[in-house]
Amino acid sequence: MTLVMAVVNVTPDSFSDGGRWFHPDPAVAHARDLIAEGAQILDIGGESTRPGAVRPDTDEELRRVLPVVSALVTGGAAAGVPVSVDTMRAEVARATVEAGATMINDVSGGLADPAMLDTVASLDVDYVCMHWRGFLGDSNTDATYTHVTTDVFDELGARRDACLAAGISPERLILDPGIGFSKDADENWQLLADLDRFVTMGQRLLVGVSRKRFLGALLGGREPSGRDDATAAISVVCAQQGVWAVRTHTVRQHRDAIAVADRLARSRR
Ligand code: PMM
Repeated sequence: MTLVMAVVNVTPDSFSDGGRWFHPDPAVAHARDLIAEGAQILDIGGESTRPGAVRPDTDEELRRVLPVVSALVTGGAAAGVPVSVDTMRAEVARATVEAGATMINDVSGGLADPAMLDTVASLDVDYVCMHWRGFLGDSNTDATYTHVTTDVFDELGARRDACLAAGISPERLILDPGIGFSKDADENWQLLADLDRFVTMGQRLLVGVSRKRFLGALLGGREPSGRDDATAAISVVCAQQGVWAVRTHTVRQHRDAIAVADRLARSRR
C-alpha cells in the first residue's frame, strides 16, 4: 500500500509552510502531530526549493536539521517512524545519517553535489533520486521539453544509472519525477497522467505534489493551505498506479484516500 511521507520543513521560507516550524522544538512538536495522524516516514528539510530562494550554507543547514533529526531518532520522538532528510548536500547527508536518519531525499538527484552519490552509497541508506534540471529561478536552468514524459523518463533513467554505477543498491534507490520542478502546470498534469511509465522503471516511486502551485492554478488561485483536498485526490491516483509513497504536508486525508483506493483495488482483483 502507498505510504505517506510527511514533510517537516525547518526553513524560514518554504512556499507553503515557511517559517512555521523553523525552530527545533516546534518542528519536533509538528513531527509528533504528523506521527499521531499516521505519518509513515518523516521528511526533514532545511533548505527551501522555492524559486530564487537563497541557499543556506552547509553549517546553517546542519544547524536547522541536525537537532530535529537527533530529537526524533536519539530522543525517541519519532517513535520508530523512519526519518528522511531532504538535502542536496553530501555533508548534510553524512551528518544526519550519523544522527539516525535512514533515508536521503535529494531533489537534485545527485547533480547539485558531486560527492552525493558516493557518500550515499557508502552510508548504505535509502536514496530518493528526483528529476532535476537545476536550481529554480536560475536563468541557466532549462525548463523546455520536447515531450515532457519521454524527456523526464530518459533523464531520470540516466540518473538511476549514475546512482547504480556509484554503488547505490537497486533496493535502496527510489525515483521521483520531480513534479513542479522546472515543469509548468500542463507538464505536471502530463507526468501525473503518465505515472505508469515511471512505475515500469523498476524502482520504488515517490511523488510530491502537495500544495504545489499547479494545484492553486486549478483551484482558481487558492492559497497553499487550501490545496490539501486536491492533493489527496492525487494520492488516490498515485495509489492506483502503484506509487510507493506520496510526500505531503498533512497526513490523515492521504492515509484515508489511499485506504479507499486500496480497498477498491482488492474488490477489483
Ligand atoms: N518537493 C519539494 C521538496 N522536496 N522532494 C521530493 N522527493 N519530491 C518533491 O516533489 C519535493 C521534494 C517542494 O515542496 P515543499 O517546499 O513544500 O517541501
